[in-house]
Amino acid sequence: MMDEPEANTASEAERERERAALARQAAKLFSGRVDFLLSAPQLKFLPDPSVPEIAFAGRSNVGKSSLLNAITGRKSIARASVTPGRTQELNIFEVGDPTLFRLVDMPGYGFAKAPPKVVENWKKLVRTYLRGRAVLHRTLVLIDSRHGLKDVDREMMTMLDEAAVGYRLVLTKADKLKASVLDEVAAKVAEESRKHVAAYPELHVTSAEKGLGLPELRSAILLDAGVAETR
Ligand SMILES: Nc1nc2c(ncn2[C@@H]2O[C@H](COP(=O)(O)OP(=O)(O)O)[C@@H](O)[C@H]2O)c(=O)[nH]1
Ligand SMILES: [Mg+2]
Repeated sequence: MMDEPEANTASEAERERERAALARQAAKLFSGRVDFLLSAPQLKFLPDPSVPEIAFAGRSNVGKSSLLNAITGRKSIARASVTPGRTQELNIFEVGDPTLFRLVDMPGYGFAKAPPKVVENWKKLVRTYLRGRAVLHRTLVLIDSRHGLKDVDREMMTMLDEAAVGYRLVLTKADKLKASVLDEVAAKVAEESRKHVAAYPELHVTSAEKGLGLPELRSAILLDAGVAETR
């Protein structure tokens, strides 16, 4: 009883050290080799499943390319703002030298003007990838802070629940909202995420523009990929 507070303090300090060490490892890794590998319009063009993969999903215009650029500290590794709906491919990036894991930029969904055939192809490609890719360790589902969860996001989350692929919800463009409004959106999204079995309990709040939440997200990616040197 007597030494409980002390033990807690010690383990909290230890956890903080581990967090800091992981953040340093992540910063170092992402400032090192990050290369575009290929675009896969069909699953047969995917590389050998030799390393863990972390997928990025979200509605068109959610800020996916910007976040990928910001995480990797590259200005245009994932070309930001190509015509919505045009990118119908899985874009694969490799991180580390030698490659420790891959980032998979999934085609944006929910684009209004896409013809049904395009949407159909998108669903097939994404579903098959998410369900069948053994090296897929985690998916990040990006949500625009200004809009919160939309039905297409819920559909994606349900698809991931069914495929038993764990996912993190990542709020983007947090700089566009007042802190109080942002807190409200975050609370709402977090509450709804609890109904989804494969959703991670904690939410990531990010801004590619201001760098908010990026160190934590980089660390999470290392943990998810199973390459973190500390726990
Ligand atoms: N203010 C702000 N704008 C952002 C942020 N991230 C992306 N955007 C803008 O949102 C738009 C869509 O971004 P993009 O990365 O191309 O989205 P994608 O379609 O999901 O790849 C662009 O005009 C970006 O400049 C952010 O963190 N803050
Ligand atoms: Mg994009």
